[in-house]
Amino acid sequence: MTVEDHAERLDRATATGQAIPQLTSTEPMSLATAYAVQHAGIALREGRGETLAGVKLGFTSKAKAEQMGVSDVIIGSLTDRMRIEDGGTFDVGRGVHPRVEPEVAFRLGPDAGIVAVAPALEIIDSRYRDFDFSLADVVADNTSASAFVLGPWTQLDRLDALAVDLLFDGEVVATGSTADILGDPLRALPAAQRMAAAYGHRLRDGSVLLAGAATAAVALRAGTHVEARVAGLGSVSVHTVEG
Ligand code: 0L1
Ligand code: MG
Repeated sequence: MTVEDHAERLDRATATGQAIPQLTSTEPMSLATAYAVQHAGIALREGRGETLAGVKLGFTSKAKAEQMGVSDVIIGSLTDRMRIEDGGTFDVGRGVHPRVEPEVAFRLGPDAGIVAVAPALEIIDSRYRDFDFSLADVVADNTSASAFVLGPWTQLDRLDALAVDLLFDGEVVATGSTADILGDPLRALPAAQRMAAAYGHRLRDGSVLLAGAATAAVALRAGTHVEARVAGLGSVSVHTVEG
């Protein structure tokens, strides 16, 4: 199968919400090829009029990296159509098995430095059966990126140990700290710059950088008010619907 064949299979799984077997179940795949598949998938989206909105990092928590047996972060692309307005809705029926994680987001300036920070929600949704994948599979699948929500932009110099809560209908379902994001979310910028240079992603003026999750991801069901609260940064929310 070619890089484009793999990208089309993942693109179809995203569009139909039908999970597929891991790409590596039939043939091995290098990390370089996996990123080529990811870029080919984004090219398909751009061909349908989507525009790049930024990048995201995955495997930024030590626990998750250890669970996957990896020692480095992974990078994926965000597009404008993945963005949901704060307080907006997400249709769980359009996903395979979506999960949500509370994050911190950065807005980058003209020199790709950080100009603002916001609380964020990332909705991840592996296109593979049972949310089960190898490193190459998840990279090819654009690091499970599905949608993201940004709270109010603000300025804050210290982000290293802010309490983070994820709430469903006002009840806390997960708690963590921004320290779970690479020890300090500010480390996401050099990590993203390094990964972008290595794998061909672009960090531009106005780009969003999703720094990583502060808790484990939690499965989404319809009819839920989902909120992330980050101490000192405020909150961000989305309502889940079906159909
Ligand atoms: O954004 C993330 O941390 C997810 C990275 C990919 C791994 C997963 O889907 O759990
Ligand atoms: Mg994430």
